Amino acid sequence: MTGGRELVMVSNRLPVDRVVNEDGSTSWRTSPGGLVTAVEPIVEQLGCLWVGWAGSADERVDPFEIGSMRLAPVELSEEDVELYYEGFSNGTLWPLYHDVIAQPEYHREWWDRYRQVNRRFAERVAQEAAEDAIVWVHDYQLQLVPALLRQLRPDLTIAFFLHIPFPPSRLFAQLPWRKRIVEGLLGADVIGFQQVTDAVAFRMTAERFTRAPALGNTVVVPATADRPSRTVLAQEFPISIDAAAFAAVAERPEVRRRAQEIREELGNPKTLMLGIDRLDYTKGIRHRLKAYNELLADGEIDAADIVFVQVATPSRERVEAYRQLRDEVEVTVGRINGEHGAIGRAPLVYLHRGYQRDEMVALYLAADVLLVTPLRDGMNLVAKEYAACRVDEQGVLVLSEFAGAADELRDALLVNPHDIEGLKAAIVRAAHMPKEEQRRRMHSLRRAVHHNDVSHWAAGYLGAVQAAAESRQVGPSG
Ligand code: ADQ
Repeated sequence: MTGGRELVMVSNRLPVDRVVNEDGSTSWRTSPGGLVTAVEPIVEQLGCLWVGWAGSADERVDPFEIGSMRLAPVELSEEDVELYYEGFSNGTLWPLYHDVIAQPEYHREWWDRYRQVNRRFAERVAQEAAEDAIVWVHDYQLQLVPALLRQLRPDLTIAFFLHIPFPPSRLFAQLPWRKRIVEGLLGADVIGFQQVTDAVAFRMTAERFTRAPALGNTVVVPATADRPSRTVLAQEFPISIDAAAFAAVAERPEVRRRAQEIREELGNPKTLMLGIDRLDYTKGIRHRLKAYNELLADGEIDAADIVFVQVATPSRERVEAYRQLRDEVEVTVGRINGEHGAIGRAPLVYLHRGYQRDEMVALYLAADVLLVTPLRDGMNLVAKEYAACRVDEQGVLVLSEFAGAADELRDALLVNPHDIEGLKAAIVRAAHMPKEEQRRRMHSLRRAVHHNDVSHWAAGYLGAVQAAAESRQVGPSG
């Protein structure tokens, strides 16, 4: 897939966590969930160098190896984390790119630090990457890296993948440093997006703010005095999961038993409804709880028949908007259980923690209904994991039209999460859906997930990157 070239991954966080062993020593293991799960099959096959932050501030970590990965840590200070990561990445870009659901903040000192840290990443890659390597830069924290890297190492083929949406041009226009970000991205040979709409928005934005004309799926970066013109592919490559691996876990007898046990522990409700999200304001958790509360209050669903399990993975806990969200969600959970619960019976089970994959799969198998109702989401892998796990072709997926996954999972019950009445109607419909309709819909969802699984995604993306690498070697336009 890389034509013998070294593969270099670059992401804000290295895909590993530090673990403390029984004897008090520490070692590293790959982190569950997240980026590494998506690219694990590729990395295992090809091996790679991975450049990123090891996760603790003000600490120098020497390069190390895990399996076929060589890890090269980039150091971040406490202040870098505050200004570049929590500030510009998660206080400016994250809300701006998610349709300004929360108000983005624009601070020059955050931007300055973002530039500095992006340069540090680019320099580290430039130092470490082999001649003619393929460098794959991930996500919104590192949008300046492609152009910086191109200056430092013109021999490299540079690919960028944006995991979150790219905003419409009229929203992106708010960003005081909009032109610099577009120029940073245009340093890449290939820019991958989750959805067609993201790729189109980017091409229009590039045209508007850098005068680089869009041509089909590409953006043409005009020639300068010292550089010929270049063509950048800016196209959608919707990310996916290792569907067969999830299905295999779902077939294991002990996982199926665990699913049964979960239902029993919850009092064998008629309907078990599930939500699994990072605790993030983009995920629509508040809207979901509002709809559920109203259904219980109206008597449209009976608290004796239903349990809703909401898993909310801890996330960005030092950012104010996330702290506020957590407080609000926890107050609402208390209110719902206080008003509609009984001794020994809570209609809402809220779990603020992470789980291992087996337990996640058992939860998917136990759930009659999965609610995935983000206000905006690049893709949403939870929706795809649910479909992959339902080897029994049962279960109902309620899915927001604002999740990238809605492009492929057309047979989910699609909802507009802002429309609380519509959301309530979908929940009631899901809870009462006949088995035959569940089977028909789930069959179609599973087919979509198996068709575009992670290896299909990776082959498509890396195929385009390799083609770019080859054309660079041939033509002067590279
Ligand atoms: P996220 O916003 O984190 O990802 P998502 O796509 O749902 O959202 O991925 C979450 C991953 O974490 C899933 O694989 C899920 O299984 C796992 N996970 C969630 N809660 C967990 C828990 N409590 N314990 C263990 N694992 C848990 C960003 C973008 C998305 C995009 C992905 C990938 O915001 O839109 O789909 O990147 O590109």
